[in-house]
Amino acid sequence: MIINDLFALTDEAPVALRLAPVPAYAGPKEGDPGKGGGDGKGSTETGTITKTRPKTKRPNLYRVVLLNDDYTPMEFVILVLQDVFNKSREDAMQIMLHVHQKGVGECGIYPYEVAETKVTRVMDTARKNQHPLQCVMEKQ
Ligand code: TYC
Repeated sequence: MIINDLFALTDEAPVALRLAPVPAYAGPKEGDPGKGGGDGKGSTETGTITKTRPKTKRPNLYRVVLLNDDYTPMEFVILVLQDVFNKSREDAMQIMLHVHQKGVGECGIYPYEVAETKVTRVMDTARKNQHPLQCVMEKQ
């Protein structure tokens, strides 16, 4: 149905809206078209129309964190933070030092799929370079 396809495309919720009351149907009048007909003029059909209302869903957010270890070089962690999390060199250094000193530190907060992609990129690049760096995501 066209209207439902429209909702699918726009991701908006249908809201039923009653039409204004229509006078009771008093049966066919002289000059009316025959049974099953209707020429679209002066129709007394009742029904509902639908109206759209923007549906704003907040995405579930996930915090991506790095974990400290004794072996991953500091420079490698800084480069990962710059490359994967788009941090400046200065911010990357601060985050790396925070993780180094406290054991864990936040790299950013993202919707599920973005967070998952970043975790995967960190873990893949750490594995390829044979570093034990760990990166995890946690629901906010
Ligand atoms: N602790 C590491 C070292 O002394 C550096 C490091 C920092 C490792 C942050 C992992 O997430 C990390 N070389």
